[in-house]
Amino acid sequence: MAKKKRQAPAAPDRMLGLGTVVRNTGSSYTVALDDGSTANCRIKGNFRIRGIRTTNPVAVGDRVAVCEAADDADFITAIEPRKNYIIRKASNLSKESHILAANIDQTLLVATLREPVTTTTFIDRFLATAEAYAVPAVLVINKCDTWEEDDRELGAALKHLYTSIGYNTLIVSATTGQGLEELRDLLRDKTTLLAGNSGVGKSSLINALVPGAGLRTGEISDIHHTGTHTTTFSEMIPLPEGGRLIDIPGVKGFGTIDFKPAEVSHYFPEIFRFGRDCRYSDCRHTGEPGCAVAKAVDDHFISQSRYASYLSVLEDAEGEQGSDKYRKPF
Ligand SMILES: Nc1nc2c(ncn2[C@@H]2O[C@H](COP(=O)(O)OP(=O)(O)OP(=O)(O)O)[C@@H](O)[C@H]2O)c(=O)[nH]1
Ligand SMILES: [Mg+2]
Ligand SMILES: [Zn+2]
Repeated sequence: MAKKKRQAPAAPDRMLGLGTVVRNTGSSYTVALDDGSTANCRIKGNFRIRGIRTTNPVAVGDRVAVCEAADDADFITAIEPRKNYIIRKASNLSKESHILAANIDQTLLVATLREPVTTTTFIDRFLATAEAYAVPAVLVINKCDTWEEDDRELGAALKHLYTSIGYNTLIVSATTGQGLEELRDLLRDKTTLLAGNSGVGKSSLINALVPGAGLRTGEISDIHHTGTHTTTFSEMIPLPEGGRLIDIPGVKGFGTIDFKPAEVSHYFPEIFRFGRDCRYSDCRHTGEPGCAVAKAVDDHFISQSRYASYLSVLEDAEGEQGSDKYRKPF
């Protein structure tokens, strides 16, 4: 009988250290290790948070442990608990969710009035998600260099609306540099995510703020008047004056995740404030008698667009897809 050949024990993985994920291409991750070196990693093991199914178990901004396996490949073997993160569902019907970034100090929502049009529904869904995950959000309306008189009025109205709710709102141009000094002041020493539809100028803004960043920027489609999904991976870029920016691919829709219907109003600050005066403490603000929110909408203290966004998020939370049963005729 042939003697069984004894296998050499696998060499143990060698711990390279802890670091921050600075680039996520979907299949591989670049980790800036705390000792100043960089590792190109794949994932080992199975990372899951609170049972949420995510397309990316590790996101830019995550703090991770990196090991070198016997074959010299680097692996992420563990992830530290996240301080926070921003997550979205690709669409209402999608079960998969995607973590945009983790461990951030704040997020900018970059929006444009035209080419592409950022809808108020998109803005409000994003802001509600930022509220839900306790990430401070700033609204940045870009491309003001292209504005004509009507656009200037609309831009001013949006700035007034969102400022009155409590969101810092900046009107900027990545092309001319207008408003960028004020923006720069907000970014110093912070880790900031730039989110928004494709084509609003996230990468262009980073290029304007970080000399030599050299991020690829793309054309706006002549046919659809939308961006062309130029950025295809997430990346963290250091700011020369301190702080870090995270560029991510543009997102189309913004499906909210895990909202309980009773919580939705908590993520719309002005609706929450007025809602405390409703007759019923469990008022859903969908036509109940004595609803202080409905009155505030009628009296123009709450904007109709914000109320419509609240109803759409509530509808999702209640799983009433496709139903317009809660839509109030204005
Ligand atoms: N006129 C004008 N054009 C701008 C401005 N900012 C960006 N653009 C243009 O808008 C187009 C899209 O810009 P990007 O920076 O690629 O947009 P993005 O948000 O990174 O898009 P994705 O990577 O696809 O998500 C490019 O042609 C930019 O030159 C601006 O302030 N003014
Ligand atoms: Mg981009
Ligand atoms: Zn109410």
